[in-house]
Amino acid sequence: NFKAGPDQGTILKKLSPQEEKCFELLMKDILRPFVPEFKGQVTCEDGELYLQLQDLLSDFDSPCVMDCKIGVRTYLEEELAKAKEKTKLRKDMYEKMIQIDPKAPSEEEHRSKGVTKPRYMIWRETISSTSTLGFRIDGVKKADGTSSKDFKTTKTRQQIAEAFKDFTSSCPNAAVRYLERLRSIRATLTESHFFRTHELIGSSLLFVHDKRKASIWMIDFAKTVPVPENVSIDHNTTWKVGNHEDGYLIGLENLITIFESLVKD
Ligand code: 4IP
Ligand code: ADP
Ligand code: MN
Repeated sequence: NFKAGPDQGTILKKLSPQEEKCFELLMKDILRPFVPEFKGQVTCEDGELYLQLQDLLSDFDSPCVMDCKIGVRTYLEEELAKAKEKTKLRKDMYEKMIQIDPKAPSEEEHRSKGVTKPRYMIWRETISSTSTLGFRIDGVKKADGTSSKDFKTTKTRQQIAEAFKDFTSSCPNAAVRYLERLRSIRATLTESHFFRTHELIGSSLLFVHDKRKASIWMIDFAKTVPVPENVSIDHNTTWKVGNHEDGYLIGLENLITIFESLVKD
């Protein structure tokens, strides 16, 4: 999905037209300082189209990186509607499910060795902190280059706090800087036209630090879509089918209170 960019300090991400639209709008929004700079479309030798983005890691020395997926819901309402019409079964998702919990699938799902996508996504939300805290840790890369995606069942506030403590252990100031950055993201979101008019699904906050500095950016807008004309959302109330709420601010608020608790002790 990713490649090194043609210019120093850039990366290429496989084009999604929806994500490109978002980046175009974000470059004109007050959120611009909180997203990677978008430098346009490029076509590679392989003929594939890519988005050229600022490489957020390029100003860091052996960075530690954490991807937190924000929101109480990780699939589009449209995907839910589709699954109700044609119940396409996903064998790969069934396999991922039984690897974590062989007892999770129902008898029928065991018989067909498949689950629908929303079924899998909702299950993932409930075994992690997504459904309760409005975000989850998706992956962490340490300074030594080792990475872990082993957070699928990291669920409680305490478990998350432990993981954050471990992540920031190599840099004593990181937690304080992260907390400041989270607060300025929150303040900017409440004023942002883009945020008011879009549903952010499967989008992440990317935490990056090295020995000297720490920052956070909003990334991954492949499933960020405009809310329908007649609907308005506050990113803070419970999602019900049809209301388009994403719970983005629920997740952000919980991230802030968890970092506050780490900074205190
Ligand atoms: C993955 O599940 C992630 O949720 C992916 O989201 C999602 O892609 C995958 O759906 C799903 O299988 P695991 O994290 O449990 O492996 P992301 O790419 O944001 O990490 P989408 O396209 O829905 O975002 P499929 O349908 O791509 O397999
Ligand atoms: P996907 O749609 O495949 O989930 P993301 O946009 O979420 O793609 O990116 C996946 C990972 O790639 C992120 O967790 C992050 O580590 C890295 N990444 C994404 N965008 C950037 C960027 N602009 N600079 C540096 N790393 C990035
Ligand atoms: Mn992602």
